[in-house]
Amino acid sequence: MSSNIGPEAQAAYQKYLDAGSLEEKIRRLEEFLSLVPKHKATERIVALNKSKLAKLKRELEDRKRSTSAAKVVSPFSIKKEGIQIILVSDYYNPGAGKTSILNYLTGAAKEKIGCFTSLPEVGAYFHDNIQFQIVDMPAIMEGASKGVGNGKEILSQIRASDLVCFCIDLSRDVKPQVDLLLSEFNNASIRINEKPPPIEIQKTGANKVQLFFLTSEAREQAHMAEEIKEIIRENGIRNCIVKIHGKISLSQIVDALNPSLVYLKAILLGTKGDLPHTSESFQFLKDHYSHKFPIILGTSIEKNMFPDNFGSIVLKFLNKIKIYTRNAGKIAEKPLVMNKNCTVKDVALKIHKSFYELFDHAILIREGAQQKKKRVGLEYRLQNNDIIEIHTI
Ligand SMILES: Nc1nc2c(ncn2[C@@H]2O[C@H](COP(=O)(O)OP(=O)(O)OP(=O)(O)O)[C@@H](O)[C@H]2O)c(=O)[nH]1
Ligand SMILES: [Mg+2]
Repeated sequence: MSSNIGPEAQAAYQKYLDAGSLEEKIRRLEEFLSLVPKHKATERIVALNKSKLAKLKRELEDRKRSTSAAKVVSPFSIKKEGIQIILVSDYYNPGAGKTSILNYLTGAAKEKIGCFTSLPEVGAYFHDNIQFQIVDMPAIMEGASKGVGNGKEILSQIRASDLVCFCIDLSRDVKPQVDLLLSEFNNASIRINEKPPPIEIQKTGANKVQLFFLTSEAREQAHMAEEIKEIIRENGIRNCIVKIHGKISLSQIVDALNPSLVYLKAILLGTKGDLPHTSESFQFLKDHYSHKFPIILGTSIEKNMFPDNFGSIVLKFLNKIKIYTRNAGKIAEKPLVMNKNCTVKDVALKIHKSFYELFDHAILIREGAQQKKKRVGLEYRLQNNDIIEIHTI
């Protein structure tokens, strides 16, 4: 092992090598990784051992799964109805104001404000006839990612949500609140407001790891080929094709190899903005977290201050657009929520497969366009608030 890592980390590594059980190996390797100084010279060692750690954790999960009793539905699991937005905060008394926000937006759980929320509360919020499901989750405690305070169940539901709102009490020190949430999410393999790395890994039958650097940016990393292969093999994969589409780091290779990693979008919601000195805290959030959170909103439920256009802010942030369908001259009240840059084909498929299979043409109505009404085909790209009438053969 390299001398760059220092005596403490060396000793921890030896303990890892001597460890007997899978659990102990994981604990020792985590300890080792926390002790290794993080810089260029140790990047490879860190990535290799993170990869090893991911493999050990997978083995442990597999073992637990195969021995666990029949599955029960967790009370923390919420069936999605509309766009699911989960409110989270750190654990503190009094709370950050999640239940107050849920009640403000949806009218639900009024009697629960000021009481610790131990099981999720749910309500429906409508904006422009689009349904958003607001979930008020129990607060996240330190160690949640390891199971403290039902953390595993809570984080597992969060993984499947469409958006997370970090509710940050502006009347308290804000930094520990944001950092605790970021750290627990990170430990639970949830990456916040990050793009997945530009890497695709496909397992193959051939007994070798093949790398393809597919863009000029990717080719600049070609010198890392052997290190990348080493990390992949360390993860237990001996046969695969790896396609690299852009600039990557070794730790992103580790991320790409982790099948349980999810990428989620999150908004920072400052709460209790009516209390003294909260404008300074809000400014602190803007100054220190804007790079991580493109959307930071200040609110006060006490003063009924909450963005009127919250639904539009969310849709835009999630890169969603509204498309209205028209049938026999009548425009549907409820729009379809589609991905930005969707085509007429996507809309046809969303309504019903038969609209695609029997598609003849569509009539598009776009307010403000030079030609307000026109005939379009399946590949035509749609914009927010477009109205579309599909004609079948
Ligand atoms: N001044 C002020 N107080 C608020 C505001 N929002 C909530 N509170 C108060 O803060 C306390 C906690 O609010 P809750 O909505 O229950 O907080 P929570 O995040 O759901 O708390 P837990 O469920 O315990 O995690 C209550 O006494 C609320 O009345 C606000 O905008 N301004
Ligand atoms: Mg609550």
